[in-house]
Amino acid sequence: MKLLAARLHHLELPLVSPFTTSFMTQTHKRCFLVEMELETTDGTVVTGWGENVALDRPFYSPEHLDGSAEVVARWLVPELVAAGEITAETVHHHLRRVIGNPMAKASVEMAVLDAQLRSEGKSFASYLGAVSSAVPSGVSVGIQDSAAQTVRVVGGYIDEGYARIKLKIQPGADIEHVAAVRREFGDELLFQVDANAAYTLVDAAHLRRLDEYGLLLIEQPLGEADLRQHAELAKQMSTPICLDESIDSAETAADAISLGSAAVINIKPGRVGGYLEARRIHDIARAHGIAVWCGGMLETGIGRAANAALAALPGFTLPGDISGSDRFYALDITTEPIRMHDGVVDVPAGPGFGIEVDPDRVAEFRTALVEIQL
Ligand code: SMG
Ligand code: MG
Repeated sequence: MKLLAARLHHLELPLVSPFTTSFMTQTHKRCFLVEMELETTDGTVVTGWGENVALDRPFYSPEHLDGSAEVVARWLVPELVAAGEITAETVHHHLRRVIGNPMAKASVEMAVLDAQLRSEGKSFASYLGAVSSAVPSGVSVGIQDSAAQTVRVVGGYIDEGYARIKLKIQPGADIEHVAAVRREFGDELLFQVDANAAYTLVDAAHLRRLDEYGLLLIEQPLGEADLRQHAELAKQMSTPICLDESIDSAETAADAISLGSAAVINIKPGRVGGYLEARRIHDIARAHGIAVWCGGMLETGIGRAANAALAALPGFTLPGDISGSDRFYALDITTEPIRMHDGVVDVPAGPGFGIEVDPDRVAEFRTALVEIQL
């Protein structure tokens, strides 16, 4: 395929309620969509959509939204134009001169992938080799002001039917909140926590107190670069350690596994540079007997649809952060919202990512439209 046009749709969507993690509170989601027109070898013009998941502040990873948009427009798209003939499978290679910026790269690869699969009439799920038609749907619950409020919010999601609860924690909002949830909802609840790097190895004795609550895992307790220290922590507590922020490529996944830093890996396609790298991490983890699950970045229906297909690979043995659109948004930008029903989200079966972008909704939430000059 050959790239004919590329544009960025900058969006701002209000969240249904504020979302607090150990590093910030969000009331709105800012992101941009990458729309690409490509010409296939038989002369057909096809459109594909990607979604960029960088946060507006560089508080989760070094990337941030405005920088990521500049990298796409100024450095990545020109590399694809210079490459001439491209396929989804060669995008990663053509972008290799640009260091880092995985979320920018992932959004570009997504648009090419969606276009390519649409031109072939093939679903992303069948392209990947998905083995299920629905995936268990977990929900990520932000840090609340009190343990009582945490119990109320968690109870609401349990009533809706979510298959698993993930609770954000930080020093001062951890043991007591976890204990309250266990007390209220019992030992059967699939329950895990995410610290977003809020602790240090000095906190090991404190974190060990989580062991008595039968958590599925603790996600990213320590710093992004602390592979060795996560391995040390793993020796000091029985709750399985899952890495999120630390894993930015198949290579770091391999290192984390061999160092004993991660018993579980959260795979986020944006964080690792795209869905094809995400699949490589799945393959490596599976070969080592390491469980994986699909993380979330409050994606719109585009990213959530693609995530559902990824999570249908056989190594995704734990429920992912693949909640329905209504978890964060009153209105999504796809013609059909992503729906959680009976604790699952259906894997889209249509061509490409299997959703249709709603142009009116995109226009409604759009703050800027940038046509990239090729
Ligand atoms: O997309 O459902 C979702 C949110 C999942 O908690 C979630 N993501 O560290 O795993 C994580 C966070 C990163 C984004 S927080 C603003
Ligand atoms: Mg996380």
